[in-house]
Amino acid sequence: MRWLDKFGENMARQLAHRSSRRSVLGSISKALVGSAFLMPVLPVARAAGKAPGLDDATEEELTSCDYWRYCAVDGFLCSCCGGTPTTCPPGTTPSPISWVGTCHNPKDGKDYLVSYHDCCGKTACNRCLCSSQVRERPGYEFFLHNDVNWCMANENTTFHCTTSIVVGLAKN
Ligand code: ABN
Repeated sequence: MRWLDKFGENMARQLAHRSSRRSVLGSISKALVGSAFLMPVLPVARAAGKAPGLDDATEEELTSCDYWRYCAVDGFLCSCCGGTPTTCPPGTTPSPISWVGTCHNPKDGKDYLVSYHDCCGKTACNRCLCSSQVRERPGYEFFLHNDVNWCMANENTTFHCTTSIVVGLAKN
C-alpha cells in the first residue's frame, strides 16, 4: 500500500503547488453558495418545510373558512393575521390548551384530528372570523364547546387568532 500513500502524497503536493489558498477558499465558498440555491428543490428539503397535513393549498384556500382543516374552528384565522394556518403571528404565544375537531380532507378522502390553538398576547385580529359548529355542544358541556378563549391558561390571556394544527389521522 506504500505506492498508494506515495501516489496520494504526490497528488496533494501537485494540487497545493498549482493552487493558491485564495482560489481554494473561493471554490469552497462557490460550492456552498451553489448548494444553498439547490437545497429548496431537493425533495427532502421541500417535504421538511411542510407541516403535517398541509397540502398544496392556495393562499385563497388557507384564508377561507371553507378550507377543510378549519371545519371546527371558532376564531380569526391566523393565516389572515400575519401567521400561518399552523403558526402564531409574531408577538403572540400559542395556547397550551385547545379545542379538537375531526375534519374530512376531500383531497385524500381521509379524516384528520385537528387541534385549534389560540394565539395570545395581542388584541383581537378581527380578520377572517370563522365560527363553525361542527360537533359542537352547548356551552354547559364545556369541553364540547368551541366558543371558548383558549388563552385562559396563558400569562397574557388576550385572544388574537386561532391556528389549526393537524395532529394525525382520526381513528374511525
Ligand atoms: N377560541 C377562540 C375564541 C376566543 C375568545 C372567545 C371565543 C372564542
